[in-house]
Amino acid sequence: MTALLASAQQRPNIIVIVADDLGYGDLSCYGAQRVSTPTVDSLAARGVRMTNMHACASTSTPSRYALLTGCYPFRKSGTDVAAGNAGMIITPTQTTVADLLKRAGYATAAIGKWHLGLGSATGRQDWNGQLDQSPQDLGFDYHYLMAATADRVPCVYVENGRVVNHDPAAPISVSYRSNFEGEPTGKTHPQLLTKLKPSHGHDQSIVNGISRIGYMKGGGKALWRDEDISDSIMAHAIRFIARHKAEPYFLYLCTNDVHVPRMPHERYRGKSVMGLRGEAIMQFDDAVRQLVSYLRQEGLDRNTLLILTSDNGPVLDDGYADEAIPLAGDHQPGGPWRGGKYSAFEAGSRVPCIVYWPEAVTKGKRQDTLCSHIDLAATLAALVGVSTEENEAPDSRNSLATWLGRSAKPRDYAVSMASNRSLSLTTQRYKYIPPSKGGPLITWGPRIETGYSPEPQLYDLKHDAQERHNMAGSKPHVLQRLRRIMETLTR
Ligand code: NG6
Ligand code: CA
Repeated sequence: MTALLASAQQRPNIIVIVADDLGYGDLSCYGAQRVSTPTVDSLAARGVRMTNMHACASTSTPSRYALLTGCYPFRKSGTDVAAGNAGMIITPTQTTVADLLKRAGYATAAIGKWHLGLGSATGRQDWNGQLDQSPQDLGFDYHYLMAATADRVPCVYVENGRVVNHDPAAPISVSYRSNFEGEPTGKTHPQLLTKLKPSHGHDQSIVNGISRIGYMKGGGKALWRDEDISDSIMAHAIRFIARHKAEPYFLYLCTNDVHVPRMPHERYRGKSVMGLRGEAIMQFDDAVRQLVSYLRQEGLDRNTLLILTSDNGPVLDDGYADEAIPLAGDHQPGGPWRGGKYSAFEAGSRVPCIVYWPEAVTKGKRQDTLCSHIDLAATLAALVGVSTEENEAPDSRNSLATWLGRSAKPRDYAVSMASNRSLSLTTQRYKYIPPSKGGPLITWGPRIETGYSPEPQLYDLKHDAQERHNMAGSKPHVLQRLRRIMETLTR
C-alpha cells in the first residue's frame, strides 16, 4: 500500500458523492436498461465498481450518521429519519470524517442534502439569524445545505449557519406540530398544488406548488425552486473546489436526487420513459458530469479520489403522485436484490458504489468483496496518514486496499439498520435477519417488503440473492455464529 500511495501524489483531493435513494439497479453500469447514466458508467469503467457495498441503514439519517462518524447508528437514540427542525444529531464532541481530514490539513465542505439536524436543540433554531450549532462544529469549514430533505420544511438553503437570501420581509417560522394561522396546506388547499400532489402524507405546507412534511411560514425570496436544486448544489460544489484547488480538500457532496419530491429541471423533462424518477436519475448523472468536467478542465481529476454511492436503497412511490410505479415498467431499482428503502432485505442497504482515482485505482475492476460505509472514516484517515484515538470512528476499519480494488479481503460482516431499527448482518456469503416486530409490508404507503419476521432468517446470498429460502433451520452453525456476532455487537 505504501508503495502504491507513494506512486500517486500524496494527499489526493477527496470527493464523496452521496445520492439519495438511488438503488443498486438504477445505474446503467449496474444493469439499468430503461435509463442511461453515461457519466457514472464512465467512472466505473475507469474505476472500481463495487457490487457488495452496504450502507449502514436503509434510511437516510442513520445511514449518513454512520458514514460521517464511523459509529453505528443503533448505538445512539434519535438517529432515525430526522424532521427538518431536528437539532444536530452528531454532537460537536464526536469526531467526524471532516475532523479527521482537517487534521491532515484538508479544507472541508458539506454541500447538498444534510438531514442530520441543525442547531443545538430541536425546534429552537433561529432561521432568521445565525444557527447556534452547525456542521462548522463538526469539522466542516464550509456548508451549503438543505436542512433535511426536499419533502420537509424549511425549504431554504443554509450556508455557514444562515439562511441564504434571507428575506427580512418574510421571516421564517417552522413547526412540526401545528400550522401557522391562515397558512394554506396541501390538505386544506389542494387547488394550490400546481406541480405535484401527494400520494400519501406530504400534505402540509406548500412551497413551489408542492406540499411537504411540516409547517413553515415566510421564507419569501429564500425559498427554493425544486427544479433548481441540483444546479444550485453543483454550482456551490464547483465554487468550493475552485476556491480550494491549490490545497487538498474534502467535499462531502450530497445530491437531492433521486429523493421525493422528484421535480428535476425543465431541461430533463419529458426525456425519460420512466417519467420524473427517470429524469431525476438523468439529472443526477448530469450533475456528476458537471463536476467531473470541471475537474478535468482544471487538471484536477487525476489526483482526486472520488467515491460515489447512495445513502439507502430505492423506493418508487415515496409519497407523491409522480407515476414512478406505472412508468418503471420492468425496471428493477433494487437490481437483483429483494426489498428496498426502509427494508431489512438486501435492497435496503446494498447500494451502488464507485471508487474513481485515476492515479491509484485498479481500472475497470468489479469488486465483489463485502464492504461497508462504516469504513469511510478509518479508510480516509489511513489514506491521509492521520491516526485515530480509540473513541474516534469506533466501528470503522481501514479498507483502503479493498476500496481501491487492490485486495479482495472482505469485512467479516456488514451491519445495517432497517426503518424499525432492527439490525441485520451480511457476510460475504450469508445474510442474517434476527426476529423483529412488524408486518411483512411497509404500512404507510410505499409498496415495499420489510423483511421483518418473528422468526430468524438466514439466506445464502451466493445462491439466493432474492432471500427466498430461509436456511435458519438447516444451517444451525452459521446461524449461531452470526447470532453471536450480533449479540457481541449490541451488548
Ligand atoms: C418518510 C416519508 C418519505 C421520506 C422518508 C425519508 C412520509 C409519508 N414519508 O417518512 O417521503 O421522506 O421519510 O427518506 O412522510 S430519507 O431518504 O430521507 O430517509
Ligand atoms: Ca435516502
